[in-house]
Amino acid sequence: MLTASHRRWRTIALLATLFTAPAVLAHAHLKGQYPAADANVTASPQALTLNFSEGIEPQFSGITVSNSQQQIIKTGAVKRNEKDNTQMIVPLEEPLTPGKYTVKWHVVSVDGHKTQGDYVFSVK
Ligand SMILES: [Cu+2]
Repeated sequence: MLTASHRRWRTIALLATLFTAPAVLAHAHLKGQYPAADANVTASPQALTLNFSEGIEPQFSGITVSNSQQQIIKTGAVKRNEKDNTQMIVPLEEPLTPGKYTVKWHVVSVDGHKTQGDYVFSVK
């Protein structure tokens, strides 16, 4: 379902892509994540996982998760999948209550370049 806010979000995302694309083409792009962008999951995940197009440096990478009241959700230390250096894993310290969450991410890829972005998902 394409709600108005959803559509507005896509427009913002598209504009952000247009403005930042030349600088980030060779760097770590977010390829996928769990929970997925715009997903509405039935239960709180224990961790968020983000998959990038390049290996990332976990000590210089992170996310901020906030709820619809702009309150920051506590997250644990950023980990990198031991078998896949393109996957970032961020544990949640407490279960997420139903609502909409914004994830702002920033990474430094193994080539030393910085990228950032954001997406939203909901918990039923
Ligand atoms: Cu790069």
